[in-house]
Amino acid sequence: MVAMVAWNSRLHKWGYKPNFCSVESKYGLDSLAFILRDQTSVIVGPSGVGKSSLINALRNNHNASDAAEGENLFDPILGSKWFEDQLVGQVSTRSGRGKHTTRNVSLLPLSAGGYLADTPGFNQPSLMKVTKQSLAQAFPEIRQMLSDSEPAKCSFNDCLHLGEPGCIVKADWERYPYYFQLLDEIRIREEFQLRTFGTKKEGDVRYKMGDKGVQQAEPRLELKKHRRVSRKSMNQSLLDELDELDDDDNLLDEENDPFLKAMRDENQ
Ligand SMILES: Nc1nc2c(ncn2[C@@H]2O[C@H](COP(=O)(O)OP(=O)(O)OP(=O)(O)O)[C@@H](O)[C@H]2O)c(=O)[nH]1
Ligand SMILES: [Mg+2]
Ligand SMILES: [Zn+2]
Repeated sequence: MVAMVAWNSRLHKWGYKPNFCSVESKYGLDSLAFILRDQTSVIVGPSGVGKSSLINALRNNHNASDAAEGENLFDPILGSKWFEDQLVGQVSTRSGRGKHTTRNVSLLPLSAGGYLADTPGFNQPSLMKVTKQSLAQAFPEIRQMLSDSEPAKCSFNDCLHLGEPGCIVKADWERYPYYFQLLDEIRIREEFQLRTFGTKKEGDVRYKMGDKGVQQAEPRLELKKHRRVSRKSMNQSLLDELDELDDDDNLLDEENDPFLKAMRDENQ
């Protein structure tokens, strides 16, 4: 209980509104069910934290909506395969991690409206689509500091909030070291990308429409003919992350990701 209070205030400082719950004691399930009603929600998190268990518990937790509307929020639709219980896995005693039990995204319709999606767990969040510039937006506490000081802005448009002159974001926030570390990982990856794909002949790149209609360059090249990059400059943590996944556990589409493939090839 003491720990929960401490976590509550800590997470609030990070800009989140936590909802504590336990599948075992059913604590917090009713309020969670209430939050989920009438909207589409995705449950994400590392493998083995209990995402599928939580969904099963929500569906079997009849008290909440029975009391409220005389109708169960997760009432089974007969014959719908989505209403089988989600498969729940064991946590590896050796690594303390889950075993990637859920392998597909399942979208579960809620009888009160909306949907709930179960997803396969991951080991570490992927930074592949995050840029140095967009990382700050992923931290609610940075967004908060920026909006608090409006209309004042950081002096530089492309400020990375690392103590640049005229920066509005101060360094005395708890997750600053974490932000700094992620930024560094992105920097290493972006430099690698530039070295490997950025300086090459025309025709080696084709353009495709990426997220939000932004044009993205995609390499179309034999990677071997490009100059080798020193092992030291590899983003080892990304490669470690890939190695951690067993072959049949590999949920990343590595073969189709030219960048991941390049890092692999270069590091062999
Ligand atoms: N003590 C306790 N154990 C839980 C709780 N929730 C889940 N577990 C256990 O944690 C293990 C993993 O649960 P899952 O629901 O399969 O985890 P997951 O997040 O869906 O894992 P992936 O599908 O691999 O991403 C199971 O052995 C559950 O019984 C909880 O609230 N308390
Ligand atoms: Mg699961
Ligand atoms: Zn700044």
